[in-house]
Amino acid sequence: MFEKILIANRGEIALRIQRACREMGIKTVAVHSTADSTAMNVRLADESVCIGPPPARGSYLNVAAILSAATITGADAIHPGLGFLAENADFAALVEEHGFTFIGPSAEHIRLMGDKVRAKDEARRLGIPIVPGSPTAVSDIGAAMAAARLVDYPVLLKASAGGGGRGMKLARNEAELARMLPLAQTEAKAAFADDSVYLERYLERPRHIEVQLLGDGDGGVIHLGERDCSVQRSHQKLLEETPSPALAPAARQRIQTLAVNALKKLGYKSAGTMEFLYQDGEFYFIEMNTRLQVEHPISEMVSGVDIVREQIRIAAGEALDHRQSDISLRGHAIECRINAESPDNFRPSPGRISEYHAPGGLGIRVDSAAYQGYEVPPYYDSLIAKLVIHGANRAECLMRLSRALDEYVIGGIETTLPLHQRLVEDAGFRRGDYHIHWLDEFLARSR
Ligand code: MV4
Repeated sequence: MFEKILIANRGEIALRIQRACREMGIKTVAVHSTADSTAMNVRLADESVCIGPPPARGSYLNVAAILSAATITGADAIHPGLGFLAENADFAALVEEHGFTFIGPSAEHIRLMGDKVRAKDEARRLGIPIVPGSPTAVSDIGAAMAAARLVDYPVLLKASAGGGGRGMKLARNEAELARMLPLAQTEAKAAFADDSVYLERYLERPRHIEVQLLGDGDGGVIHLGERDCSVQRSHQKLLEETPSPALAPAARQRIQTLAVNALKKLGYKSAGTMEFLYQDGEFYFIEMNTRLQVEHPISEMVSGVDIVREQIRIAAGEALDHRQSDISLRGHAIECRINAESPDNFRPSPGRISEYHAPGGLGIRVDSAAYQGYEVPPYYDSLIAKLVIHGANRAECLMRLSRALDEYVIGGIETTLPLHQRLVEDAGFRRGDYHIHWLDEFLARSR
């Protein structure tokens, strides 16, 4: 097992990883920007290294500084966390070339899944249902129109190097497609330095359902159930839950088996997530994330499996600590993302947290690096806490969630706590009756 792990991240996720290391008796190195020197993950780490100024380019994306920090502190392995360098195949390869272990999948698997056209092709080969679309990138309007005719309108143009929704363009007919193709290509070029785009049949009101997976690289693969991440706006998730209120047992079983078998054939090593759109009883693969995800705690709450510990064990060459038959998915879990932003217009609200009191009690977990007196810096993602609730069933989970939201005090800055309170009271949400555009409609209604 590793003796010392460098955590190349910040905030709540850096602290989450550090907690797993502590429990495993592994020493930790925190790296931080000059804006994060008073952060809780830095204070609690065994060692810390300042790696540069606040803009991520200078610090959390500064590969040379991170590798130097690993060298001078004598770390054995680097955990990238999520965001920043977590899905950068070149970084994963460089970490290994410098003699450290990258805690994550192989650089080849990261690269494969980072190319959305190749990822879809691989999924199809592995027997996973995909959204009907162009089998390759469409470089000119002739190719785009031919592909669109085959799958039928409306169609969605997506960047091959994209993901997360950036640069997508909807076209409801040929005239719109002709107008949108150059726009999509220009945006893809600007955002990802690659102008290739592909096209898919547009699904109007799907849910976003993803399967949490763990592979040991040696054919051992387990799933920890699915997560329903449909409650989102502008591709930012607000709340996730497991199990999905939309799935009947047979559909759930079907997607779990498909995902596990595919990952076995892939020889995938580490934690990963397969993302699907789900509409009218059908699943459509869209992307695979080759990293730990923000919403991983809800899967931990229902499965009892520590996903970060498993990532570390697998990276150290140990076998999975769990067999599928040993895992029972118990009860229901919901995560609310608490952001330092206005609950009305979602504008960031950095500043000093003057009062802080986190909720507690049975079935309540708070993943946060915030504390009273902490200054939320303006440079980063505004996520400051994840409130994670477990209950024997969805009704108990909602009951606890309401109570925990009431109990949570974060003063001095604006947070999304009041929005979550309104959400959990909504009749549609309580019925579990929502899709990926549901939150936009909810927000429009409540204006
Ligand atoms: C789609 C879609 C509808 N039809 N693909 C957005 C993020 C990226 N990962 C895939 N996305 C979508 N792909 C087809 N063929 C709708 C979305 C989408 C979405 C997906 C998941 C969660 C939130 C979303 C919000 C808007 C659009």
